[in-house]
Amino acid sequence: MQQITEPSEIDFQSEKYKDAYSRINAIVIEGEQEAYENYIQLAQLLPTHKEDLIRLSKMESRHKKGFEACGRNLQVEPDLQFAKEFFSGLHSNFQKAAAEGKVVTCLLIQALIIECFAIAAYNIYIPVADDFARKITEGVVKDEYSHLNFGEVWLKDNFEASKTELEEANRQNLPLVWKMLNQVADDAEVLAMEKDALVEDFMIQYGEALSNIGFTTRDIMRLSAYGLVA
Ligand code: Y39
Ligand code: FE
Ligand code: FE
Repeated sequence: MQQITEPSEIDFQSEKYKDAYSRINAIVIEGEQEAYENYIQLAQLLPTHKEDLIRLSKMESRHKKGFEACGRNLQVEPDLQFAKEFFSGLHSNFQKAAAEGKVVTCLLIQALIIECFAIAAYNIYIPVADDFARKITEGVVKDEYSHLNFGEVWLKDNFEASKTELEEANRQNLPLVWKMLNQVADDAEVLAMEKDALVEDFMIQYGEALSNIGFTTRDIMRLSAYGLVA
């Protein structure tokens, strides 16, 4: 049975909440910063979509500012060192792919995996957020759907040529997401975000994305469970 924590039961000023928030807020701030940098790099890799991608990068830097304000509002100091570590696996895979000009891998990492992770996290956070953070996050999650859509449309238009690279990039990067989810599960729980709900929402977003790109249901089952252990 699902346990629903009412926002009225959450003490946003407790030391326990603020300690967990110092890591989750930092993850989100660092994630938005990396997303900003990733879209700038994607703009260089896809010059015909430069304008769109620069526009997306600017949205990410606005998101970062919004989440910094959420931390300040709760008088929480984000643990940015922790957050850099948290993203290091996906970060180095993206950098390596970008250096090799592997645009399909870069799109899978940022526009599919990271965006689906963000959408899942923000959807689960909104009902249990403080009033200030909820308003910010509601605005942000709308943007994240448009980022995911950019990746879906490009990969759909280039599906046959991208398929093999997508499979390989999925195999290398999806296990990192499950590892990251496990790492953050205890802190998320303190914020009343259930791990099962995060996994479920991620699976739904990612599965829908793969379907929109052109994968069959059978492919999606195989791809989206890759590296899922718990
Ligand atoms: O595209 C984006 O804006 C994504 C960078 C932001 C990533 C946010 C990562 C959210 C994970 C939080 C985990 C909390 C349970
Ligand atoms: Fe964002
Ligand atoms: Fe985004």
